[in-house]
Amino acid sequence: MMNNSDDLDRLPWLSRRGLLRRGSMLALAVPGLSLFLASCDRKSSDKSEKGNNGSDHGSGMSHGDAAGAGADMVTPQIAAQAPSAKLTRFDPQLPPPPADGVLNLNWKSTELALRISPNTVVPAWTFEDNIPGPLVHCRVGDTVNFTLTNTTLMPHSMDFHAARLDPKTAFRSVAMGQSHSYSFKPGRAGAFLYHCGVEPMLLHIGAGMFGALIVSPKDPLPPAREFVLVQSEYYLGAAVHGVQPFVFSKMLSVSPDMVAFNGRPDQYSRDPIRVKKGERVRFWVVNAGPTLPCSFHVVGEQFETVYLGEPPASAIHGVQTWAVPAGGGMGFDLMCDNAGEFPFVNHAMGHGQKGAMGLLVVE
Ligand SMILES: [Cu+2]
Repeated sequence: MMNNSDDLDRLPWLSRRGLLRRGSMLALAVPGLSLFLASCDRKSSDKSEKGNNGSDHGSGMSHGDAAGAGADMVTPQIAAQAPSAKLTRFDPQLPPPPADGVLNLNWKSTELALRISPNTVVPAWTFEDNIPGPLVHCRVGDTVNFTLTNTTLMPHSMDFHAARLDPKTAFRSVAMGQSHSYSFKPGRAGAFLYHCGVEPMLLHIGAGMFGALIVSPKDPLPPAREFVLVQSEYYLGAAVHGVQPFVFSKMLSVSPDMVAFNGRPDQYSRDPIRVKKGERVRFWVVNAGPTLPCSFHVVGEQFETVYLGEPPASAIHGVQTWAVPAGGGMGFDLMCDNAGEFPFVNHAMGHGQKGAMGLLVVE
């Protein structure tokens, strides 16, 4: 835990001078932010004195305060990173659960220039430098030990949908340079969203602060090639120094410029997901939103099973398309009996067309 300014000066990712410069610039650009930052600062010092049990999950900054967020997100640091930001493929494979039943997650919230398409760089707010944050996997009853260290000026927090905890305590916001830890044991299997819960959540999720925790049941499901697709929307403005800022007013009016699986529109159309004929494929589809549903469909295939709730309960069979709501997650099983190239899409085509599609190649 780093509470005083001397500690802050030693952090490699922050300098006090940089923070002050950044804070004044943001405060000028975002109406009400200076008050907000001042109140955060007050809250965080109050918390340090009282033992860190305060919370602003679900409260705090109003819509009006954040309405101006946008171009000011492109700081000189972000602009300087933009030219070297490389487009990478986000690996959709579900990682194995921990062998010892303990998932230790020690994560940082960060800001960086992230290339999400050949021609688009965004000033991402992230968990662990990527959109989405890390894909993580455990089993029912495992222990998840989580620590968030906030390396940014903005306060951030972590809300795991797989956890049943008092959000006021566990999901409280973490001020810059500080850390906050909590633990939980997922009691139900499923595909769970995690996200930053600092208000306005629309902006924090819209700027990239989300990911997926897959909780497998104690009794294993049928063996499958398992992939995770996290859908999200991008609401962007015109490029500033090569970076397209997030636009809060577009988030409010729900007119996305792009919709993506795993942060990069159309990435699996360029670089498909490949499986072998005869394999069972399980897509864990988690919808970060922040607002729109995902009508998941595989062209030329049908789902043998869709797990609406906790697998293996709530399974329905023989499904062509099923919608995952914003903030939800489901498992979709299909048997790849036929070789070929099968597009997986958000069949709400206005959103599929904006990037929420990819290719499953059965070889
Ligand atoms: Cu946040």
